[in-house]
Amino acid sequence: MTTETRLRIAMQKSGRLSDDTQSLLKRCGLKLNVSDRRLLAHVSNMPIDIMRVRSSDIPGLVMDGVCDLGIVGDNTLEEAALERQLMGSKSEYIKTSPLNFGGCRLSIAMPEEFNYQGVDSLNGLRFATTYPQLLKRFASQNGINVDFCMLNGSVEVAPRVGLADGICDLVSTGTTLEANGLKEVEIIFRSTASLIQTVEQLSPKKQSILNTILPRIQGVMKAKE
Ligand code: PRT
Repeated sequence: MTTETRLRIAMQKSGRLSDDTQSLLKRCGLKLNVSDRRLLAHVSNMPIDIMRVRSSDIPGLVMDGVCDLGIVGDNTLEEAALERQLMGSKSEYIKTSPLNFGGCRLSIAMPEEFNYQGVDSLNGLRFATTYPQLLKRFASQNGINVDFCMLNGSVEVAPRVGLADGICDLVSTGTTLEANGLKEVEIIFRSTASLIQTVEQLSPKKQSILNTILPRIQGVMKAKE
């Protein structure tokens, strides 16, 4: 059982999910003083601390029980869970609530001139991606072999510079693909942000804080629908 009395929530420090996460917490009545340099922000009116980190660090912090809760994209979560299973590290978490922001899809995209005739046309090709585990799972579920190279940004440029045949990356509007001469051929994972929770049992004090804020989070989500 976790012992501290302040509930610790991990959120993205800066990026696409940080504004929506911060506004969700504020709308739930949490008084947050988030300044750029403070990585651990105290909520002044409730026993809650907010840990501000890279998105990619959030799943591990929750799976290892360092943070009680986290707000992160399902894409990052699923990739981390697969990666940690492979490494034999803790990979369990509770999906406490889906959140209705951060919507996107993880897709395979190929140069516009590529003659796509179904998943088999991707067999033996090389993809630039930040999500190798999700790509490998898709390949194995579809009976094809793929190679990959890891890129943490600017993935869309890889085919044009000869680094890869195609890409496996997040898409929301499709504008970036189009601007880089790519077409989406397969959606392999659909994602939104989620509130996740450690599988470790919370202390009664922390559980009671969670019982207070969870209905508020769900209420804010419902109001946004
Ligand atoms: O840096 P950090 O570790 O914190 O995480 P990150 O690099 O994943 O940060 P960030 O801020 O780029 O993304 C945070 C999360 O936002 C992602 O993990 C997704 O859950 C979610 N999200 C939603 C997106 C997008 N939409 C999205 N469109 N993340 C990235 N993109 C990128 C995509 O990679 C591509 O380069 O936007 C571009 C495509 O956008 P469109 O609109 O042109 O299709």
